[in-house]
Amino acid sequence: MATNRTFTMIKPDGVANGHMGAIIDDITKGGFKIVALKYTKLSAETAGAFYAVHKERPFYADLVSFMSSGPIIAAILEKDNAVEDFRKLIGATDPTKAEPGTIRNKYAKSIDANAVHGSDSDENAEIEGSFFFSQLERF
Ligand code: YYY
Ligand code: MG
Repeated sequence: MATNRTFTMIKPDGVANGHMGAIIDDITKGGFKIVALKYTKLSAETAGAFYAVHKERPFYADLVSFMSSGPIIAAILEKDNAVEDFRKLIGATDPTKAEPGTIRNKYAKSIDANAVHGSDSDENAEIEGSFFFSQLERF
């Protein structure tokens, strides 16, 4: 059964290109409530651990380097059917394939610098949210 929470990051490109406010606006206008929010910067070690599931993929080293290249926003979001609805709001991984109006369509420049992360399952939403936030930091 779908839970009502997902996890997101505004990636270094989204922050560096000045899209932080617009992306948060799209998220809240999309019906998501912010349950936890943090502005931080990942070390290469932390980014590597977060994306460990991809460590055998050819893009892993570049992904870790990019994700630790500048500050990010991490957040836990709440909405009915959160994981699936948030994946729809952000659009496809490759922004050239993302539907018009989606966050990646509007703000991402490439498949690697694609503006936002969204969890791909309820289980990963919980794991990823717990990677960044303690229970005391969720409202
Ligand atoms: O969940 P999502 O972010 O849409 O894509 P994933 O397949 O989980 O890949 C994670 C992350 O890795 C993606 O957002 C950008 C990067 N990446 C890449 O640089 N090149 C690829 N061919 C695939 C993914
Ligand atoms: Mg993914």
